[in-house]
Amino acid sequence: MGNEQLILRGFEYAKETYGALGVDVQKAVDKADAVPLSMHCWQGDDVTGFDGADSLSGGIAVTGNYPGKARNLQELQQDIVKALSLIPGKTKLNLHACYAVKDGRQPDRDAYGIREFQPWVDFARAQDLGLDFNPTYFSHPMMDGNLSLSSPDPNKRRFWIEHGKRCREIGAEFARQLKQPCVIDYWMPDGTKDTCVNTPAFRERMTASLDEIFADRNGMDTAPCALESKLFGMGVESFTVVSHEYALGYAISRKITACLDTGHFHPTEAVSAKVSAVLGFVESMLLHLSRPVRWDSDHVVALDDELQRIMDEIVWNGFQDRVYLGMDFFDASINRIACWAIGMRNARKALLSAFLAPSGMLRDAEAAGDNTARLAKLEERRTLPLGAVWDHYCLTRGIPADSAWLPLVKQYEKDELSRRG
Ligand code: RNT
Ligand code: ZN
Repeated sequence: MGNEQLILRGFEYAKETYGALGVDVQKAVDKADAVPLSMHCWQGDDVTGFDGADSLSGGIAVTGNYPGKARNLQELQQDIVKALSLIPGKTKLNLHACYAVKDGRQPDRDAYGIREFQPWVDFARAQDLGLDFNPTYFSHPMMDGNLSLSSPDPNKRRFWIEHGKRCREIGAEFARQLKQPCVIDYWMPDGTKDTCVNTPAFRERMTASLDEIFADRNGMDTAPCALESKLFGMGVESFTVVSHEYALGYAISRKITACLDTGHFHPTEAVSAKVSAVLGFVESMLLHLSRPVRWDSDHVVALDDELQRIMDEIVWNGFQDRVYLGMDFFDASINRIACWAIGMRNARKALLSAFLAPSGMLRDAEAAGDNTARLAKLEERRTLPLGAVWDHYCLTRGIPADSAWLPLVKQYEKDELSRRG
């Protein structure tokens, strides 16, 4: 049987499965397809851009030297077209100001206009893409170290304020020409490596600069502006002017868009990362599986990324015999039998998923140095039909499949638990 026939059969199965849950698969697909996803142009050339920078600054860094980086507009656009041929759905392209196309002219960032970006607009139109935009507050001689809009130097501040205004004009023109909104995201690396004493002074200068950039509300409807927060950057470890609290407060008070970058909320420590480290030094270990929410709150174990990572680490590395797995959650706010069922089934499901995953293929790719294939396979694994196998597994074990167990708990609650007073 051909691959397509297999997929068609699989889809029939999925359609019926979702249909039984009251889900119209086709409608869901159409809706998911229509949500715009903005693809950042800077993946293609390691955030280098075309406006003269030879190195990346601002506390961000690109590591690795995989061959094939785009070196000019033509290569970058070609690479984007290739990527788009692999990506379904409504897509936008997110540009940075440093991708200005100067064509021999010499305007600096405080003087960019639509002229520097018209080639991108034409490209976007040809590819049926919307455009989003970002001013570039890094990799430039007018940066004051890692300071831009909060620099104590009024000349530098002036330059960057003008850059911010130019970017609003350019974004508004993107929106006008392409007849769809353009989101303009402001991220500034501003901060200090070591302890800053007069922190309000930096924030007051930042606020005054941003206020000047956003003073004109014209165009905010088609080209909304966002402020992006950050916890810290490399070399900006001790003080960040646009912290999360600052950014949210600013966005709320000025009625602009709040940008939360999922990479900017760092204080996370994952147990999955400790398994092979610990097992390097002890014979065995015990895991109490729980789920912290803000604190050691002992929520019921969910089938989340961390649980899966833990099981993957164990199973893929053959540690099953050295790791004891126990539950340790206690939720008194919902049916306790259901708590056990949910937590235990989830842990078992994660194990099943770990065993079902093509771990041999993943290991081979890694050993061959093909990290591209490793990531691709890891990501595709997330959507393999685990549920179909799980339900069959339950069936063969005489255990209710998903959705069949809860009515039994409800019945038990009625017959037994509710009588306990
Ligand atoms: C940096 C911010 C910012 C940049 C891009 C290139 O921490 O996330 O969004 O990554 O502007
Ligand atoms: Zn970001």
